[in-house]
Amino acid sequence: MPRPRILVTRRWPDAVERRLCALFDTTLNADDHRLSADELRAALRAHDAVLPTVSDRLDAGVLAVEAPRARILANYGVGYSHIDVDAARERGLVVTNTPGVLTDCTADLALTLMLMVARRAGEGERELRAGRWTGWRPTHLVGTRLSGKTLGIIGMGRIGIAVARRAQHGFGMQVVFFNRSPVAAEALAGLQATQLEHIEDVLAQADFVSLHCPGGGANRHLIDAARLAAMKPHAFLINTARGDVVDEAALAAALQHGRLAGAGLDVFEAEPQVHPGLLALENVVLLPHLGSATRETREAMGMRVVDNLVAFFDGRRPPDQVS
Ligand code: 8YV
Repeated sequence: MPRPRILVTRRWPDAVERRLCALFDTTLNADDHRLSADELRAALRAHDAVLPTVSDRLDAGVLAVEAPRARILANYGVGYSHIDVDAARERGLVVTNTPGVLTDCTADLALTLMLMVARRAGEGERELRAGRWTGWRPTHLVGTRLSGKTLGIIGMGRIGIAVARRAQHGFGMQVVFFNRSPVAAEALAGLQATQLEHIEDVLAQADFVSLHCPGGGANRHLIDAARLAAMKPHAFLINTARGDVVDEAALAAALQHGRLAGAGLDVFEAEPQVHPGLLALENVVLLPHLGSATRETREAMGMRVVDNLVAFFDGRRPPDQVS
């Protein structure tokens, strides 16, 4: 039997690419360019599986391709709002993701952003590297401490819970959260975290708000101008989820007018573009979507995709099938 033909849309860690090549008839993206819509359509026509990432927009227009050969989109990443899952289902395409393996690294990055923005680390580094540091003084770059503050989490799934544990056990923070459905007590074992009924309740109480819900759909601009106005003026907004969860223009305006103390962002509405209003502000930490970017996690994500593909082509349900 011929081996399944698969296409990997970006460069993946070497060990994963080697395993894919050993198991499947694999097409790699040697120069790691971002595939155009036409290249994605061609991939869907010529391969049994396409392995996309967040940089591939698999919308209804692309998925409407004539006579697709592909039967599975094995996504590299836990978030999959770049894939129109309804359109994929209509075309008979299974969609899988890679949950669990990036929880710790993404939670670490949320804490990195909290610390960087509260302790003005980005500002300090820019000042020092520009040769503008004149030496120690008691009033220099004074920030805010995390200890004793309230962290508000929007979206208390695996990553939200991992952030809460770090914040509470590592930094002595109180935790309140919003989640669409009740969160089971076992998932919160060892944590003192209070589920509140409305997002606004969390925004009103939190000194730091960290977003951990999926992007797309009803979550687009979940944090809009009105919700930004509902935050405390001394509060910080952290986003390691998806850029479109926040109305970036409204965030830039709120920060420019001093209605918020700062923001730490790893994700953006139109990556790799960043709203110019945010780029101009000192009290914003901006990272280029690094949440899962550790050697260990990027490899584990790839191996998880391999496991999904092996199950699918063996005729079993992939362990991480989402649609
Ligand atoms: C991934 C992410 O690197 O997994 C996710 O949801 O945001 C990132 O950590 C990216 O999605 C790869 O597709």
